[in-house]
Amino acid sequence: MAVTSGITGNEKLPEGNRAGGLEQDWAGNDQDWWDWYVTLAVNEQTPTDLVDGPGLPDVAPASDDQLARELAEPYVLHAVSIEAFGREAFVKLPGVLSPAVVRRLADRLEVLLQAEHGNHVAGRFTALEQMWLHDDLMRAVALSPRIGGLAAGLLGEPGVRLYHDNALSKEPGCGRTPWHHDAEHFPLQTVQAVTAWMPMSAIPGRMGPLSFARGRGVREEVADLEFDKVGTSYDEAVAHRFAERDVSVEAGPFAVGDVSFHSALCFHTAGPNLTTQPRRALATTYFADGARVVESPTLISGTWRDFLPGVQPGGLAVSELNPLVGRAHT
Ligand SMILES: O=C(O)CCC(=O)C(=O)O
Ligand SMILES: [Fe+2]
Repeated sequence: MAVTSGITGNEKLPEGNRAGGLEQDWAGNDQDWWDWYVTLAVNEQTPTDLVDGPGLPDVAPASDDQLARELAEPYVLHAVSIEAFGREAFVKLPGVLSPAVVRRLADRLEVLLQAEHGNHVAGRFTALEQMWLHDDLMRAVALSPRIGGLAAGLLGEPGVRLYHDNALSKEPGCGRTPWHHDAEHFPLQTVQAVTAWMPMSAIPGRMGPLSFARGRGVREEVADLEFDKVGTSYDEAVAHRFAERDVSVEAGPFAVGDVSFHSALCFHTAGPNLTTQPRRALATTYFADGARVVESPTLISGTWRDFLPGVQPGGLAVSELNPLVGRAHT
């Protein structure tokens, strides 16, 4: 089966966003945004056979109590992890979630994705956001003192607020995620924002694990490259620049329970999913309490008004959908 390719970003842009530059509100929904966004990634055209995925963790799913207890309990964050995050702009932590909790969440996610999108569409990047508003298990994740505490601890912030939750399902045969950093996605006047990327199974290399360029300063290496809203030239140019400048990339697999935290400054990508199993992760973003919205959000900011209802450009990033979640425990 061939990796999805050949659709241009312009066909996937909502009508309202085809003309003009980046300084405009996104005119579609979150799924439309992802359908467009993955067209901006370079993909090899060669057909590739899909191999079996690792399956879901082969354990009994956690009970409600077990899940609530685990997500409430602080995770011991070592100084070496905080330093690594400060230096490299991301860190991968082992054993943040037990296999039983991952299994329970993966089972629930399957139900939620089915309800929203129906059967999987091969090759698609299927998204679902703001699950915490109507699902108890997803609320336990988004408002988790463990995950929020890690976010606050890594950022060195006394408190962080929820920006949004997300489910990111790369269906079998879906191509790469384009190189990007999230500071341009989050319309915030701070780079003190971090995303916890929580795989819902092991993610071997062929399944498209999230991959990170090492270094807080990497953004400056590519600051002169122009974003391309209809083609793959930006993704290509970033990859080329990183190769040229020997920027090291961490593209290793995730074991069950590993969770990565990437800063808004971190450049990241993900490979295609060359397995028959959807590559699924929950991705929850937190930002420093006190942050303000930028004066001019762009279409790369996607459906930000859904995540900060009632907040105007320039305003304090606080609404009923942005509870204070994490407090640093270290
Ligand atoms: O899951 C992916 O492939 C991309 C996720 C991502 O870019 C993010 O969580 O910031
Ligand atoms: Fe991202």
